[in-house]
Amino acid sequence: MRFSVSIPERLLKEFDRLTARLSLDRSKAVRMAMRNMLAEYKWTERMAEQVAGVLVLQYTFEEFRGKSPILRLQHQYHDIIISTMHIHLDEENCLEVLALRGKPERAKEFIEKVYSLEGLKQMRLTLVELK
Ligand code: NI
Repeated sequence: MRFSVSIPERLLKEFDRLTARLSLDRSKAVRMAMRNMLAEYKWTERMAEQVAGVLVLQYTFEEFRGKSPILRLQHQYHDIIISTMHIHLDEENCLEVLALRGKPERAKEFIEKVYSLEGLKQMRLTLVELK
């Protein structure tokens, strides 16, 4: 299938540089990125009693200023966020590492809300299942 997407020019250039270095054409690279994202999210379909792990976020401070939605979310989900580390990367970028532990449904709910935040640049999730 063919589809069109809008992305920032800088991101596309960087992506094209990487895919050229890896000798991948753009379509194949997008397929791989989509599969990686789907694989990363697979754990939500399994029924572990508890999960634990880390969520790493990179976001622009400017987008969040005044509203601080990430902070509000963290207060809403204080029951599963057991630790937080905030790093000011430079004048406009922040990196945040959240340690999570709790029911998978609750973690999924939180992560889906984080995904929808404006200003989110990157997100990495590593979770283990606890019996
Ligand atoms: Ni910061």
